Amino acid sequence: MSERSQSHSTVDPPAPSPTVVTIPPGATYAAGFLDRKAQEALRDTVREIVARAPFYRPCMPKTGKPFSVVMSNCGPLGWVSDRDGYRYQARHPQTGEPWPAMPEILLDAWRRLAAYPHPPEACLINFYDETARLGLHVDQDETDFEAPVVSLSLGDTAVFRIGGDTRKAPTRSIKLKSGDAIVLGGPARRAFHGVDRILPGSSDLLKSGRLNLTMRRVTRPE
Ligand code: MD3
Ligand code: FE
Repeated sequence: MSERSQSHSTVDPPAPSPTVVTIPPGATYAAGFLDRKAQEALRDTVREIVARAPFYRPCMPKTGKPFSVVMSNCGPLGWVSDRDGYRYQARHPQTGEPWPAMPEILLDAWRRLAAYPHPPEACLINFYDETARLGLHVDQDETDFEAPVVSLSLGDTAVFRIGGDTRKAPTRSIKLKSGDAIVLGGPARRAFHGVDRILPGSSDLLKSGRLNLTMRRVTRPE
């Protein structure tokens, strides 16, 4: 993740377009982190996971308003939302089965990106059809805020929005393309963020739509 040396930079030519940018503080965007072969391998792994832990449609606590995004998980814990609230739990809300194990391909991405010495406990798998979106929110159902969240995108491009620590803080939008990774650590871990929309037909990795995988540490390590 280090930039090229700046120590003798006075005669350097203009920097090439960086593939890694850090904005806002703590958010690192790694465009093209997964090449096509790795994207296909991860897509196929997600198919195996959701064959055992099918996508379900979460709903808002209290109101029961359904999400437009459908979700599943892998790893020891999974994030779920229903009328009773948001929480992490060890079993699928509909099948009652434990979530499938975190595959090596995800553990490897975490090791390469997270700079955190403990493995992720949950990977939330979001599927967006062409009309799905995710309103501005903060991820705060975890107790370990020292650990970053690592996100991988597959399929159609998302217009992702990230702001600051209040709903009013200025936001910027980033197009998350198939194979892109984004790591949210430090102050960015508590930033408001969401998905404004999906750009239909922007990738041929999936028949249609977008998958997003977010690896998280939920509990504080011993
Ligand atoms: C910034 N997912 O699952 S991934 C979510 O594209 C979520 O599906 C979006 O927001 C998606 O909660 C965004 C990037 C992301 C994930 C977690 C974050 C950005 C984040 C946590 C804190 C700040
Ligand atoms: Fe989020």
